[in-house]
Formats: sequence, C-alpha cells, structure tokens
Amino acid sequence: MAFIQAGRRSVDLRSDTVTQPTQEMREAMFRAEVGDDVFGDDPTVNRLEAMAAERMGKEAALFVASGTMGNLVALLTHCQRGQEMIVGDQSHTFINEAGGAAALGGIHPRTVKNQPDGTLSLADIEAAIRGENVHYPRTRLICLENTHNSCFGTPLTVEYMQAVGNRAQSRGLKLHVDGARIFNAAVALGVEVKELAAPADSIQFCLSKGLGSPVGSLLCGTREFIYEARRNRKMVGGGMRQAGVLAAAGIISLTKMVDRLAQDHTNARRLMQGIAEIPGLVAEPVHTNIAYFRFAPEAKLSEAEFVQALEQHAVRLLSIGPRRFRAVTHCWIDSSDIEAAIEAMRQVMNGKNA
Ligand code: TLP
Repeated sequence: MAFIQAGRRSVDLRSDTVTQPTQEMREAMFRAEVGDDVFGDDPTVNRLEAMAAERMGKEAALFVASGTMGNLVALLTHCQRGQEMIVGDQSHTFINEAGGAAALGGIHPRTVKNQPDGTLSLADIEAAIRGENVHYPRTRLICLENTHNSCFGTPLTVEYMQAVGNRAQSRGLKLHVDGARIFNAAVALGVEVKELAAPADSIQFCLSKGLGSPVGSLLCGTREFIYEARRNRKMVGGGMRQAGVLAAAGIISLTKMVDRLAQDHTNARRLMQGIAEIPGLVAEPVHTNIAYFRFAPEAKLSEAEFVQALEQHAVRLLSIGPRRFRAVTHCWIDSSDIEAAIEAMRQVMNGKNA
C-alpha cells in the first residue's frame, strides 16, 4: 500500500504526517457541502466540530489548520501575557512550535523534565508552581502531551492524566493536552478517548497524522473556552472560509480511521523486532506508531549515508541526530512494506546497495 512518489513506490516512514487522503476522503471532499465558516455557515465544519466535541466528551470544538495552531490558540486562550505555563522539556510545544506561545502570546514557559515515559512527575510539577511573589510570573497552565512523540510515542494513562488534572484543579490551574496522537494512546491503552480527555480543560488532536486527513486539527473544551479560542484563531489568521472541503475528510478520519490504528502499532512492533535482529542497529522501546532506533557502537556508516542508502531502496525515515533514527507507521504502510523496510536496512548495514 506504499505511496508512489516521483513514479516510484516509496515506503515513507518519516512521519505519519505524510499520509495522503484515501479515495473515500477525496470523494467526500469533492461532494462536501460548504459555506463561509467565519460566519458559522459551513455545515460540514459544524458537523465535524460537533462530532469531535462528542468524541472527546467536551462541550464544543474548533477546527484549526494544524496541531501547532491548535496548541497555540489553546495557550493564548488560557494565558495572559506574562503568565507562565508548565511544559515538558521534551514536548513538541516547547521544542517544535517556533516558540509561538512566547513570541505571540508573551507566555513564559517553565520547563519540567520529561520522564522517559513522557510524564512530568507530580513532585516536579508541584515544585514548578509559583507562590505569590512580586518577582514571579503567575503560573496559569500545565501542558501534557499524549502520546508523547519524543518519549518513544508513549501513551500516558488515564490514571496519570487524572492525577495531573486533580493537581491542576487543586492549585487553581488549567490543564491543556497536546493530544496530536490521542487516538493512538486510546487504542494502545484499550480505553475510550473520552477517559483520557476528561481531566483536560482543553485538548487538541490532529486529523492529519495517523487518521489520514490531508489537513487539520480540532481544539476541544467548554463552550465558553471555545468561544474565546475562536477569536484567537481569527487573530492568528486561522479563520478559514469554505473549510468544509477539509472537514469532510476529517469526518472520515473520525468514523473510519480510528480502530485501524492498532495495525500501525503492530507494524511498528514488528519493525522494531526486525531492526533488533540487524547487526549494527539497536531498537528502542516502542509503544504505539513511533519507533526510535540507533546505531550500535560498531556501526561504521554516518547517519546521512544510512538514510541516503535506504532512499536507494525506496525506504524513507528520519535521522534525528547523534546516531539515532525515527520511523513512524501509518495507514499507508502495510506489513509487506515493513518487511521491505527491514530487508532494506539489513542490506544497507551489510554494505549492499539497491
Ligand atoms: N509532529 C511532527 C513534527 O513537527 C515533529 C512529526 O513528524 O511528528 N504535537 C505533536 C505531539 C506533534 O508530534 C506534532 C507534529 C504537532 C503537535 C504539530 O502538528 P502540526 O504538524 O499539524 O502543526
């Protein structure tokens, strides 16, 4: 099921963001009933937002252009300028969102060390909450990421989410969840996504990753929160007009693409199993669809040579720096692609070219 890229079959494991819309999505996009969403007139967007809110167990939802925009709009809505958010030092929001919260919202990030399982320890959160003091910014928000991308794609459990939600509530703080891959978490843990979202005051999830849509994320929360978030989305230029053409694909993501995520997790496990058997490569723990591995000390290739040699075999993945790599499974990768990727890596590590 791999893509055809530049006329060639390609097993693209760089990210689940590379997924292309399915035929069913393309047809739904073609047929979508649309209107001007800034006027609230797009029936397909309205339907997607209602479905998303229902799935997350929240009162309302807002369709945004990307996960980055969903997080930014949430942070702008929760925090005033000069207020502080507690955020993991390995989180996507802190590392990979161009510092938008600080640059555009004047929000002060207070980083707390991410544990290898993607959590922030409750003791570290507690220690990071500011007391009242004229010198300090005021703590306003705690941010979690579930699954945690750079911490091995680990799903954070319902119990942990609840514990942080309780802590936030008892200290008068809000909890925002970057749930870019929250459905991967729910499927891996065998729980309802609502249970994971329940402790959050706001949660954003992506349609454009494992769920296969071309574009879009949803930010979910109370009606009042989403009312304010809609204004902030407008402020960052995210008011879209006939966005129903995109929302139509999103509806298929929510109705047809969630349960199949289990297959991506199985494929990622099989990939890691294969990699673990290749001399010169070391597999790291895998929990969902994001798999990290690295060179063993004896490996002679450079990262760039490895990635380029794999490209010759039509296998694409990311080098993420010193001697480490990331491969992400998704709906355009099937088990035969995984076997092809393993075989390509075996040949490259054996010094063979395509
Ligand atoms: N992640 C992308 C890259 O930006 C790293 C990827 O390939 O994994 N939260 C999390 C946890 C994410 O992993 C991402 C994207 C986002 C937010 C941002 O989503 P987009 O790309 O839609 O802005």
